[in-house]
Amino acid sequence: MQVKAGPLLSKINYPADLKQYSESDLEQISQELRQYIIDVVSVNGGHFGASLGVVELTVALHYALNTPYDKLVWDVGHQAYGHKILTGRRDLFHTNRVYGGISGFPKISESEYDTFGVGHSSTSISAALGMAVASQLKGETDRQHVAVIGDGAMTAGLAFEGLNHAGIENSNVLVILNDNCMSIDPNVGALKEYLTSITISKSYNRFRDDISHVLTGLSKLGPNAHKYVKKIEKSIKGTLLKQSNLFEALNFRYFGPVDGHDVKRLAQTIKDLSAIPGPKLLHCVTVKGKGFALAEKDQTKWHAPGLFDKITGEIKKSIPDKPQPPKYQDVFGHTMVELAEANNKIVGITPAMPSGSSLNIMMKAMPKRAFDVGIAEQHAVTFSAGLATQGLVPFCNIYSSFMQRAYDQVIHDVAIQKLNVVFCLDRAGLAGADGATHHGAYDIAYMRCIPNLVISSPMNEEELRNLMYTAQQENVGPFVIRYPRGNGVMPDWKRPFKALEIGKGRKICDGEDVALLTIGHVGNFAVEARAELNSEGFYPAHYDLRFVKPLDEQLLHEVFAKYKHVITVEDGSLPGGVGSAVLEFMGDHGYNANVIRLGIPDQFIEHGEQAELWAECGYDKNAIIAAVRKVAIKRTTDSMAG
Ligand SMILES: Cc1ncc(C[n+]2csc(CCOP(=O)(O)OP(=O)(O)O)c2C)c(N)n1
Repeated sequence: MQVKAGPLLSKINYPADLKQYSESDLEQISQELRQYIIDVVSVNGGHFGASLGVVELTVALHYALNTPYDKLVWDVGHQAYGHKILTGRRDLFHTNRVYGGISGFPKISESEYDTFGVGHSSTSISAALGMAVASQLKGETDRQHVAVIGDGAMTAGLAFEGLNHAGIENSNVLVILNDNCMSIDPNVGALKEYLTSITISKSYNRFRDDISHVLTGLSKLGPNAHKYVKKIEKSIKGTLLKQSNLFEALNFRYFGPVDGHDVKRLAQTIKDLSAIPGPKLLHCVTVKGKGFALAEKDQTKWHAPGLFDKITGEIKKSIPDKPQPPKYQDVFGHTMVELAEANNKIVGITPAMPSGSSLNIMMKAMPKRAFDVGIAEQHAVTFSAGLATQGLVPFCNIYSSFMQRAYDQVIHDVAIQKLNVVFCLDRAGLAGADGATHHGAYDIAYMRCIPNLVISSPMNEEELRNLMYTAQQENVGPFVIRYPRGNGVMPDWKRPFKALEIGKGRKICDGEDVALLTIGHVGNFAVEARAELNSEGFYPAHYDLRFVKPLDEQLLHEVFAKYKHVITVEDGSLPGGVGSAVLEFMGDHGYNANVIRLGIPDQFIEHGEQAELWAECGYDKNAIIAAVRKVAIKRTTDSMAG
């Protein structure tokens, strides 16, 4: 649905159009931009609060900088809707995150204004620094390089690695710290407390303002005075601010805190800062969800609320007429509490995803035994390893694609030492509208080659519970459980726990000609496909592997001895995936069957509804039906009986 933009915004196609307006128009433009985001996101979905919070900053940046010559890098990119609208994509914005439409994150291939592809957090400082050093080497010393990073994203080690390096490169980097005290959930950690303390510290701010006033006054006295001013500033800040300001201590010139909703002042400040060479940090205080009262009030809920009524604020939820299966993440959350009540060694860990993983259920029930460690996947894994050395059983829940960050920690800190850490990989498989950066496509491939790991995937809610139950038993060693985004298949899911035999799959049904080997939730696609195929006279067998590692070799011997055609189905990358493991088994044991592998092909899959993407990749119900039809013999009921 096309939404009409306000009178000023509708004339802005690119930043050059924005620059035609006078400073006094910037407030109205910000208002119109905010309204446009509300209008479109309410009917289209997507991230919400973060973009509303940076409306003024976005307008000010494109007004003050010379983009795309100047490089503007958004961290995570979920807050860049305003940027997209001001940089040529206003009329496409209604296709945001839709299959075939524009991406919900900045993307180099989409626009020259998107300087760096994002989705995962905390990359902006390193990327902007790389651009700045490149400009320096090319002699383009007038170019500005700006990283906009949230206080949540600033909690990651990668952000500090970038700051640490930028502090010694004398290149033109401006880090804008968008401090709204929120990650998706309230931000956590000592850094957050530090930022709050410098924001509210009256004496620090008075002292800083006094220095700025004196210096600005002096610098008006001419070029020589300017030199002096720089000297004085350096020495005052060097001696006093350095002691009290973390960023100054890292050789950044710290400015702020400033009101991130005062668009005129922001534009002026950004222009002024462009004249100062070297690494600088502007601490900008904003309100997540600014301008939409409910989003300001419940910032976690409005991070990505789904569709809503923009007048009443009512979030639209379809009301089903019969009980629905739960989300896998909620089964994880509730099961954690049940297991932890019975086993006091269990603790829960999430890197900044309490709501997204549903670990918040345990955090509420047992606050001392569940930890949000900030956007810090590497730390989450090694912290879990440390806990495990002391006999605890950490359940470390990380989205599959974010786990890519912590690969060495999984190998070096957990697997080599055979520590009892349970990794619950949520959003495994195609994740949907967040697109290529967020699909959990690679975990099977990148985990399967690591010795000592058990890797499993539940086909339904009951299996997830049983795998979690199995994983927390004594001395099981490192244990991975991967499950997808979205709902399972069992409305009545709370069944008693049963320990599963590690490395054992299960036969779901016998058949003729062809065997379907599935792993995880996609097994349900095979169940549906089989029902339809049976009515057409095709009778594939179906096995649920349950474990990627160790593979159930007994089951595979049975399959290869009995069936000429084997179809593997997985919600993961074909290169290195379960199908590959089955091929390896076949080669190692001298079998010779026709193996067809269905899964994610060797390319990055864009955004869309999960069902659209499963179909695109060719492993949904219809694709399984088509694959079976190609190789199986059509039988009548009589020939089956014979
Ligand atoms: C590596 C990684 N881990 C987790 C996430 C999930 N995530 C997306 S936005 C976000 C919060 C970011 O907070 P902040 O940087 O303060 O931005 P805000 O939403 O407050 O504007 C998180 C945890 C991610 N995108 N990347």
